[in-house]
Amino acid sequence: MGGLNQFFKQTQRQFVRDNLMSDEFIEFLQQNRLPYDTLMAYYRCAIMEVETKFKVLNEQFSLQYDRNPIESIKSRVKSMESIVKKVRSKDIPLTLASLEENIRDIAGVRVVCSFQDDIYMLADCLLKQDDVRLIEKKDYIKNPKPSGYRSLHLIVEIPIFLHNEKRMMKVEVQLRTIAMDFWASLEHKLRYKKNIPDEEAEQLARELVACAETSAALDKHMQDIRKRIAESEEEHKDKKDLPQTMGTMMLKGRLFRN
Ligand code: 0O2
Repeated sequence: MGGLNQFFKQTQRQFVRDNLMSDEFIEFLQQNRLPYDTLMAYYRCAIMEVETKFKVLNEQFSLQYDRNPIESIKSRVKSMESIVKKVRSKDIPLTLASLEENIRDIAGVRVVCSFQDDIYMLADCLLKQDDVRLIEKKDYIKNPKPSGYRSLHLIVEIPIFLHNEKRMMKVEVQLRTIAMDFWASLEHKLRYKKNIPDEEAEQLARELVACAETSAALDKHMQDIRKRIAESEEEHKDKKDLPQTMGTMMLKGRLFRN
């Protein structure tokens, strides 16, 4: 066990040496510290823009239809460590221009909804806006990943307005239901746990696939119940209105006149 821990510590140190302390990366930081921080600030601005767009939509739905399609919004700028990992895995040049071009989820906005229909409705509303350009759409709800992962991913480009320029920024928007979010956070834990024996990890992954199917069925059922509530409400609203209409008509002397 001690030997295994030693091995993991060594691997960790090696990773830091290879990735974060490589001559290449230190040189990159020295040359680009301020431009790097500036670029990350632009990504934070882009996140604010996208968040505001979703908050405006939520507000409008709340006023007009008395319901909030969005449960929560969580945003993040990718950490430097994750950016470096992605540079290595994609084998792309370590320049700011290359980061902007090739890593499209440096700015990430996650929108969590109660119902699956609202995901598509919000995505449509966002993409209809004339300052939003869709770069790529990945529908892992219609086509879940083999892990069981479900979400709708949009890579969009939006403008941010600086004091002397307009700059187009890429943002990854992940739209999912509460159930999809609950599943993804548990699966994410398993993905990043290093000390679980392979066999156990495989068993847990299989159980998570089953959980993903259960959660998809739950989403569908909840969606269906909401639809039936709305239909029933509509139907009974008409009936409730009927006596009122009759009363109004009687008052106006239109009923039973002949
Ligand atoms: P983090 O820490 O979540 O930011 P690309 O980004 O396009 O180069 P890829 O793999 O094609 O790479 O992107 P994809 O599949 O559209 O998904 C990227 C993000 O979706 C991941 O970000 C996760 O947030 C989420 N995701 C995708 N698949 C899974 C999955 O099986 N389980 C979980 N829990 N999340 C998933 P990152 O970059 O992994 O990191």
